[in-house]
Amino acid sequence: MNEPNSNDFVVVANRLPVDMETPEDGGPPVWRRSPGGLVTAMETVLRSSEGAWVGWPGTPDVHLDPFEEDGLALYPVELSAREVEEYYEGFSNDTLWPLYHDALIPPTFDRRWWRTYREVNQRFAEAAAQAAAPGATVWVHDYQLQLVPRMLRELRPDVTIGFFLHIPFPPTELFLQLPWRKAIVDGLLGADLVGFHLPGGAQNFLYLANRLFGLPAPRGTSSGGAIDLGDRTVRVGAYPISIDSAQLHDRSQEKEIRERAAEIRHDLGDPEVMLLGVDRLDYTKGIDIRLEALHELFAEGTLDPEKVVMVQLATPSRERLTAYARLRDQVEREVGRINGEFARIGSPVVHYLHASVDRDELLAMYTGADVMLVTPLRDGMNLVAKEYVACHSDGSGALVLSEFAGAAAELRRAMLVNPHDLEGVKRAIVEAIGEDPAERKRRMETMHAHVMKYDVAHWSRSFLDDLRATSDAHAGT
Ligand code: GDG
Repeated sequence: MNEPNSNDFVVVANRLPVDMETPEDGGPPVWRRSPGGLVTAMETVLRSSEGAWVGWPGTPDVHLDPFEEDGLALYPVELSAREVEEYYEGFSNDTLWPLYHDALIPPTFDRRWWRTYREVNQRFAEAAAQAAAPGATVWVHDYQLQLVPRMLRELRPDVTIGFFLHIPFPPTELFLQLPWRKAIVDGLLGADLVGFHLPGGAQNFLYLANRLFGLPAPRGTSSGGAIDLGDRTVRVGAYPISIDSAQLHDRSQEKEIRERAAEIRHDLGDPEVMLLGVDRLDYTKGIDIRLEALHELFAEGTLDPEKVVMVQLATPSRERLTAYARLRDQVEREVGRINGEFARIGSPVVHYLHASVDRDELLAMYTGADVMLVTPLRDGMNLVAKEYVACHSDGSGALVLSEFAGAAAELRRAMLVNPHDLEGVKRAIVEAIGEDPAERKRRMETMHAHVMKYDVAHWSRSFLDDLRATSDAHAGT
């Protein structure tokens, strides 16, 4: 429903699940599904709970009234071009993103960006306050909106507020670099429940709340805890996100996808081994590392370019930021170098796609690939690893997975690698290719069973059950 204050469940995220695109011929705008892991996960949740979604429609300077699209009630938040630059590209993606990912590139601390971040967070809080019914549950998402819980509580003390961070929460020494560290922690403490992918993130947050605000030592266990603010309690916990495993699994079994997978392999020249990488083109994802490993393996003669082919799907991302443009150049140079040295006419060794493909095509790639390479230097979870596993119920396929992806905490039977250790990455690729088939099957079946059981519905249910328990506690029930 798009009436004000009419929704019992409201999701607040930087982006709406659809992006507005204006056709060049001046026709009416069309809506396309927006990219990324958060939308993939939350759309499933929202569809089954008939709530509303507050977010930015992906285009600056457009004013839109609340509307319904494909059965979802959407509340657009308007951002100016300057705000996109300072709140989104600046503070969110050039300050918080690198800082929270181990400062892989130096974060920029800019006071103007921070001011805009605050202003935009206030606007999101107001939009959420407008959408929420009395006593509603509001679930705020991710690093772009860390001030919203506090701001929303001030506007609407009657609602129950959950916050989930989709990226890693950094080690405390790194977080403390942030000039606005107290305001961020205070913003999050406006929530009734603050969730992270991993227990480590929850522990870091509990420690910081205690250190920055002199709050009593939190009550806690290894996977979370509670902070007593006097008049209320903030719960903190770990909730590893997942995927709609059954849907992916079922679709990957269909004839159409199987045939497309075989066709892709055929188009690649029917190699003995198909390696695959699927990532947003982001410097956290370690695309350059796996290419470097591959280059060395061909150069040393450990792998034969006549037999091994790699597909790297790199979805365009944040292209206006220098670090991303630089990474793209570096990756494309490395792809060119490998093909220049090892390809033959008509048969490249690395097939590089700087594009976004549709879901079925992606499933066909997952299904067809013998070895999936997931080598981030740091990643909150990494849904790609789980998606690959979901498509291999027959026990085929092998997963090379970075220890620094959240998914490594669950997918213990993957070939786990330290992406900083190039020799280790090379070894894992070779082992994954040559592994004894029975052992490979056992590993994949164990991981598949885990992903099927712990799916996105399990994730959202555990978060929302805990969130609702906090409001029952307030009400004294
Ligand atoms: C953030 C965190 C966390 C990719 N290319 C295409 C495509 N994708 C889909 C994948 C997957 C999603 O995008 C990417 O999710 P990831 O989890 O791998 O990575 P981020 O975008 O960085 O997500 C991450 C996540 O939030 C959720 O909390 O796991 O750690 O960084 O679903 O399938 N989908 C289609 N075409 C593509 O070309 N259709």
